[in-house]
Amino acid sequence: MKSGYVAIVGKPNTGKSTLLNKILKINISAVSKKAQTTRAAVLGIYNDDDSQIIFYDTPGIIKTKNLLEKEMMGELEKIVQSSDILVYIHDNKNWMDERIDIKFKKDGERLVLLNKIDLLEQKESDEIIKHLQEKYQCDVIPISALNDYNLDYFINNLKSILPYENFFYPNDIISEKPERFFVAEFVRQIVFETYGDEIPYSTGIVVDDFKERKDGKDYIKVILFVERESQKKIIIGHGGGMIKKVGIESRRLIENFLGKQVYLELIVKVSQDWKNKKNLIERMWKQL
Ligand SMILES: Nc1nc2c(ncn2[C@@H]2O[C@H](COP(=O)(O)OP(=O)(O)OP(=O)(O)O)[C@@H](O)[C@H]2O)c(=O)[nH]1
Ligand SMILES: [Mg+2]
Repeated sequence: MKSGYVAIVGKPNTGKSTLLNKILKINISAVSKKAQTTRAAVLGIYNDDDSQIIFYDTPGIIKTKNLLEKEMMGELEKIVQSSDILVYIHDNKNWMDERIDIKFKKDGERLVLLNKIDLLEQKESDEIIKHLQEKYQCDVIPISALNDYNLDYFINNLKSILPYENFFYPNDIISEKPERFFVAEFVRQIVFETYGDEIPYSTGIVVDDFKERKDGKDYIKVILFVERESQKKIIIGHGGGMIKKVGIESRRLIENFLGKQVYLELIVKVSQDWKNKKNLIERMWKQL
């Protein structure tokens, strides 16, 4: 029996959340083709007969411009320091620019992954792997998170270096985040998928109400905060068409995850500087 805490760390868009979802065989972490999809870290627990791996999917490493991003990188730093094993993940694009900031490094066990190997020719991947091996002074495991390529090998490598002999969690739970957290993440994922380049980064999600009802569907009220009136107009769309679409698609993800039907209400509010408002950021973070 072995277990331990593992942080998945890397630049935005390298496939950290995809990797976690594939390992757990459930979509608990928001994925999109845009960078900076993950804001708050997602804990996901992998269990098998003789091991328990507690993963942290973290936000991609960025330079911080506002309080929201400072919180993101602050949480990442804490997770790095409290994890037993760090998994550094690179993809085909950012491998040259892999200045993983000094505070996101520490001594101890680590594994290095090159993801999206499906997009690379053999010659290219050999070159990148050689470069990363020299940089990290350790083996580099090529994977494709999307295609589930080499993930067993990666898990086996992790298992061989897990430090503890006791499980931290019961072996039938997959995360410890509240349901509200996942509701907010699903809505955010749909916002990322639905709108162009501006809206996803200007929108913050708060689950304002979540009432379980014995007779009838659960009621969930979600507020989408944006920075300007013009963004509110875009989110809502002509005749409310866009927000309706976001509602339908989010509800599908939420119902699938919760395993029951819900009534989802979406409200858009303008809060000019929400990315610097501590109380709002805390609500978004914890979704309590
Ligand atoms: N071709 C290919 N695409 C991948 C692979 N893994 C992830 N992707 C894609 O890469 C994009 C980003 O994936 P995410 O999992 O959201 O990346 P992330 O590292 O969590 O990104 P942030 O949360 O923004 O830091 C998505 O479009 C994924 O489908 C892979 O192995 N191959
Ligand atoms: Mg992510």
